[in-house]
Order: sequence, then structure tokens, then C-alpha cells
Amino acid sequence: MKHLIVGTAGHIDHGKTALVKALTGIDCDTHQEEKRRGITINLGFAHLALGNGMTVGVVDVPGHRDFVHTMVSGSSGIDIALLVIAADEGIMPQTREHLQIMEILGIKSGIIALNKCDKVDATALKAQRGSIAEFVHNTFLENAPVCDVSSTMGTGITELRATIASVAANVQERSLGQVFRMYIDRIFSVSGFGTVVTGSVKGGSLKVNQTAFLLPANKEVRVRRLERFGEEIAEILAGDRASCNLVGLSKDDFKRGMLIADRPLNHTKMFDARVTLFTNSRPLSIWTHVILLKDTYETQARIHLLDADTLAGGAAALVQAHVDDPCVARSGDRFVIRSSSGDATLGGGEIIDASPLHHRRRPPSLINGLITIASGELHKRIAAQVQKHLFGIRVTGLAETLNCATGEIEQALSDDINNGIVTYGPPDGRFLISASNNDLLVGDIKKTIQSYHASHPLEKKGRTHEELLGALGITDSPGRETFLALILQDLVKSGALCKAGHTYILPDHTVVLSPDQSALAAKVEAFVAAYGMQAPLPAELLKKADTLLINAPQLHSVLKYLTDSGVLYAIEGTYVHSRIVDECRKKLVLALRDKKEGITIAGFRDLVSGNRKICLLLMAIYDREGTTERRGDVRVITEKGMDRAHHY
Ligand SMILES: Nc1nc2c(ncn2[C@@H]2O[C@H](COP(=O)(O)OP(=O)(O)O)[C@@H](O)[C@H]2O)c(=O)[nH]1
Ligand SMILES: [Mg+2]
Repeated sequence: MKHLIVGTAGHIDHGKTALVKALTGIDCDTHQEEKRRGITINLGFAHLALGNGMTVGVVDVPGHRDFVHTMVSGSSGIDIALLVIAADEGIMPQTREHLQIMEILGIKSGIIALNKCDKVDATALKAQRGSIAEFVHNTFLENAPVCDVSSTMGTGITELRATIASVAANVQERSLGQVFRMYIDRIFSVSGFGTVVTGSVKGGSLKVNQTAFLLPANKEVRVRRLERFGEEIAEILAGDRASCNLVGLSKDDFKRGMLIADRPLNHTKMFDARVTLFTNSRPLSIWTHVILLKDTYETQARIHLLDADTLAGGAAALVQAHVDDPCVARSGDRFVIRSSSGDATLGGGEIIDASPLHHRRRPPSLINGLITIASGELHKRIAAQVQKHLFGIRVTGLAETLNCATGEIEQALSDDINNGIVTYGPPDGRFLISASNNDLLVGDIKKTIQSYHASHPLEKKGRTHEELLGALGITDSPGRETFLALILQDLVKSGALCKAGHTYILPDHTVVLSPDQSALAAKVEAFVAAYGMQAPLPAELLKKADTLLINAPQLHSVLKYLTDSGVLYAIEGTYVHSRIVDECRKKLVLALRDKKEGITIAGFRDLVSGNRKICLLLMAIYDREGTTERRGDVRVITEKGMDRAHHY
């Protein structure tokens, strides 16, 4: 069964409420004031069995010009428009206004009910049909069926119901893969139950006992009970008129215009959109104060024209809307703008980007980007969003931004392999980055490592993951660490990078000494070796180097090289030649093999005939490499040390 909502529209007194009653038996004008004044003020709700097993929700809206904002909030969630035109009066101001609004809201299907047929003769009826055909030309109702009815007499009601059924059969349902969103249109308390809110489900689904969120405050609630068409139900779906009994908050926390979602969502104070003005609208200047209506939400807003300096009636422009009250918006959402005094509907549009940067200037690149997104199919919108993220975006985050399911994104990516997007990671944690940003990022990674190699030519190692994060300036979010790890993994796999210990190096990085450097290395080595058991202090080394015309950086890189390649040992800033370390180790290990109680520093000094300082350094080296272990005042041999002893 499809889940769809039919909504009325049309001028006041043309019989919308009477027609809903004739179709459903439900009187939507239930309020005292509505009864007294004989007009609809609030939204009315009913449900209509179509006779084919299918039931649709019905929203009845007011036709009075003072309640256009109520009409917009009711019409925002509907799938099929039921435009009611009284045969005796014909097309009137709110007939026009409501049609324009429904066009702007993106409603695609509808039916025209030519009501009060009992009041006119056949000739007048024919004339009305002629003017209606002209009126709906070039609108979504151009090919809509026109049904002659009389709500009070009951004429044509059966035929109208059958027409609604056949139109409903051709309407595409809303997506269930989306985030669950329901904008609140009514709030009430039911004694013993708590707060109940109602609305039209815009997308996704919600189950009983699930956790939901009241937005934009992002407050958590539990779903205790759900109803559709007045009957309890376990799950509500996109396209349902539903009521939700929610626990966890008080009734005062809820306001019309807020929304219930199945996850926390960001709200925004601005979005980019394409706005179209009604043909009869007054023009907009570059900045215009308006009232902005989106679903059941209403706010003061300023509209900033991006690709035009003024906008005339009937024309369209790209805009950035700045709203006074936080708004939960998704790309593709529709909205209506009215004059700031609320006396005229100006037009409306579709949100292109719900998380834009603040556009103070309006460069052509910005405009072109927006045009691409606005006109584009899903893969173009994906490409445009992904391009904004220099360091990639998670597929889940992208799905939320684009208001679609992750599966739809995966599908769009596999449909079009050449759309310039590179993906990293497993499906559930996939990151997307544009090919051009990926090239830049990979280039930056290589450059960072390259420049490290260049400034440390005698070092075998490169840069660690953490050092790269810092060097690339991507330290601000934990997700990006994962992203960089995935890229590095990929680069190692493809051979673009290699690992050296915990660091990443370029594959062609080798430490090759030039003849000059070799000569230098030989000099420094000989010089350290000459000290024998007198380990040179760093300052002494520098002084000696100076006399050999070796500067400090040269000395350091050569020392690093000699240490990396095992010729020298570096400990506590002091260098000891490996020959000394090896000779003394042999003596120590052989002595300790038969001396399980261990050896003191004094004993070690006697063994190797060295000064106290070098003996302390050597013992530190043997401890570090695991040959010996300190036990109070003595060093004992370890298992690893015993292994070594066997080789001597
Ligand atoms: N003669 C006649 N009167 C109708 C018909 N439909 C509605 N009316 C009357 O027109 C008035 C306005 O109807 P209502 O449903 O409140 O109009 P709405 O403002 O469009 O909701 C009421 O007095 C109805 O009884 C009809 O088909 N024939
Ligand atoms: Mg009414």
C-alpha cells in the first residue's frame, strides 16, 4: 500500500471543507471560531478510503488570504493537490495564489474539483472549464483531471474518489531511506499519555519505543505510541499523516515548526537556494527582509541575491537566505517567502546547499557551483559537495547533507565511475574525496616527506602519521585521522610510499653518501674512534669539528647517519664507537655468564679498565638493548644476554 497525502487548495468559500466532508464524512471545521465565522482557520485533517484497499491522508487548508501561512504549512507535506474551484465564482485571487504556492512547493500531481455545479447551468460550466484550462497551462496541473462535483448535493463524489485513486496509483512515494523527519503542526496533551504531536512524515520511518529527537534543540524523546488515521500502529512511514506520543519532555518544550527526527541534525541560520518570484510579485533588491515559511516553520529572514542585483516578478535567482530562528534544512527542501508585513506572497524556492559558507562576495565560481548543484542529478550534487571538502567527507555525513540514503550515494558512485571521486575505506566507514583534492592531498603528503628527506639526507626514516597530520594541518577532527591512515595504507599498498619503522618514506629514498660526505663520515668516525674509552663530550666534538672545517649541521647529520648505520652508539647526547661497545659487551657477557649474582659499576670498571663516565654510558646501552638488567646496585645478565654469550 502506498503512503500518500492529499491536500486541498483554493479560494475561501469554494467548498474545500464541504468537499472533504462529502468524501470522508469528516468535518474539519471543528473549532468554535471556525463554526461561528463559517471559515477554516486551522489545518483540518481527515483520511479517505479510496475503495481499492488504499487509504490516503487528507489535509484541509484555509482559503482566506489572512491564513496563507497556515495553507503553506499544510501543503508542504502533501503529494496530491485537490484544487477546489467554485463553478459560480470561478478563478479567484487565492485560487491563483494557492496554485503558485503549490508549484513552488514542488507538488507534482493534482486534481481540479469544479465544485458547486448545482449552482450553474451547462453553458456556464463549459465556460469555467475553458478558463480553467487556460489558467493551469504550463503548471503541474496542466494535464490534471477536472471533476464536476457538488459537495452539498453529493454529485460526482464517487467519480472524484475514483479519480483520486487513479492519480494516486501513478504518484511516486517518498523515500524511506532518508532521515526520518516530521514537522510538527499540532501539539496537545492526552491525560495519562503525555504529549502528542502530529504532522506529515516527510521522509524515512519511525518505530514505537525508538529514541527520537526534537529539533532544532536536539532534545531526546522516546516514542511511546504512534497513530495513523486514528489507529495505533507500530511504525510510521514517509507519506503518512501521523501522531506521535512522545515521553521525556514537557508539552512546553514543543512548538509548531519544530521537527521530530530519528537522529540529531545540525540546524542552520543560512542556506543557499534558488528563488523564483511570482509573476505578479513586487521586485526584490539585493537584500530584502521577508517572512520565510518552510514546512510548519516560520521565521523572519533576509534574502541576499547572489547572481543578480535586483529580481523582477517572474524571474529566478540564486540567493543566500539568512534566517532569524535556527532552521533544520536539507538540500531539496522547498520554502515560500512573503513580504515582511505578511500582506503578499512573493515566491519561494528550493534549497541547494543547507550548510554554505557566508557569501559576502559573489564570485562567478560560486555561482557556477550553485548552478551545477541546483540543476544536477544526484551524482552532480555528490561531486559538488565532495569537492568542498579538502580532506574528504564520510559517506554518512554526505548522505545527511544531501538528504538521501547512503545506498543511493553508493549506487550513484558505481553508476558513474568517472565522476572524479576517489573512495577510501570499507562501505560502512567510507570516505569520499574529489580526485582533484585527492591529487593535491597525496601531492602534499609526498612533498612533506620529500622535504624531510631533503633536509635530513643522511636519515633513513621519514615522517610518522602524527607528524603528517600536523604538517598537513588536518589535526582538528578524529575522523580525519582515520582518513589519513586509510590514504597512507593505500599509498603503501600501491608502492607510492614505503614504511621505515613507524615512519613513511618515499620508495626511492636511500641514504647514499657523496664522495665528500663519505670523506666527512670517515673523518668523524676516525675522530670518535680516536677517543677510545674516553667518550667525547658534545662540546668537544663540535670544537674538534670546527678545526676540521665541518659546521654543526654537517656534523649532526653525519653523526645521525653513523648512528643509524650502527657505526656509533648515541646515548645521553654522547657518542661511543661501536668497536668499544662490542669489545666491552663481550667482556661483560663472558664475565656475567659465570657470575649470576651480577656485577657492580666498580666491578665493570675493573673489567674493562674505563673511567666511571664511560662505564655508566656503556651499562645504559646494555640495559637498553636488553643484554643486562639492573637489580639494585648490580647488573645481572638477561636471557637475551645469555644467548649472546653462547656466540662468543
Ligand atoms: N450550493 C452549494 N454550496 C456549497 C457546495 N459546497 C460548499 N458549499 C457551501 O459553501 C460554503 C463554504 O463552504 P466551505 O466548505 O466552508 O468552503 P471553504 O472555505 O472552501 O472550506 C458553505 O456554506 C457550504 O455549504 C456545493 O457544492 N453547492
Ligand atoms: Mg474550509
